[in-house]
Amino acid sequence: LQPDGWFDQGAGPRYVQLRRRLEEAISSGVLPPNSSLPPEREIADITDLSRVTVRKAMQELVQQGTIEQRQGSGSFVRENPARVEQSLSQLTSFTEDMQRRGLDTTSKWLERGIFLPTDEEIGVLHLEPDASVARIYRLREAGAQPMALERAALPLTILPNPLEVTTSLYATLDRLGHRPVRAIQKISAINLEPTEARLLNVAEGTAGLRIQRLSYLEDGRVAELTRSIYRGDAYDFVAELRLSN
Ligand code: 16G
Repeated sequence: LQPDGWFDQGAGPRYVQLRRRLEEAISSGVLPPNSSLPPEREIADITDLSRVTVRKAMQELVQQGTIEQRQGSGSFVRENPARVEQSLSQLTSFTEDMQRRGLDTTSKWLERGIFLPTDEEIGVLHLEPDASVARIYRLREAGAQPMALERAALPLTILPNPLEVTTSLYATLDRLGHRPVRAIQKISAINLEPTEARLLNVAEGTAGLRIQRLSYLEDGRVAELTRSIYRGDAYDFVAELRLSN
């Protein structure tokens, strides 16, 4: 950021020019992921711009998810997650998907236990009205990067003890002889709520994908109702299509 010579009268507002300059520094690797940006005051001094202008450029970078402000320690270049290509034509688990890519998975447990079912769960999972339901809610990480929030509900006849799930739900179901063999999946676009965004470590309002999976056992019983929120900036979904005849 040299003081003179780079502001161009015809190139739009100065905060936009500064923002573009910073974007270039980031995309060219001059400012690599996780590196800290100079404080606002210093940028203002170097560029001869007012602090208001600098702040506006920084705010835009925060909003678009290029940098993040950490309380008390300044602004940092965000790390872009490696995008994951996810097939929509195979019934796999998160753990299997990530293992295939050589990534370790971890779960942060937000809820895990036996609960009274909602009316929807009673209907969808075909529960007896007085039956309970196993629920697990977790933040799923791959290679230490948060990827998805996942809320699963299962009949106790399928998963009697949710505490048994320590890593992979599907591995536990496999052990119990209840591995799903078929699923219906629905994907919708959303803007992440503040809490979701915080847990997924992205800016509030970032795009996400809500995915609902209803999976079935070989004998036709419903095994799970899972609602997931996947990071929009981390996934590409791929399906092979064939001409029907
Ligand atoms: C995937 C499934 C989810 C399933 C989970 C099991 C989607 C959208 N969802 O995340 O329904 O419960 O895998 O993963 O793909 P696990 O065996 O690693 O716990």
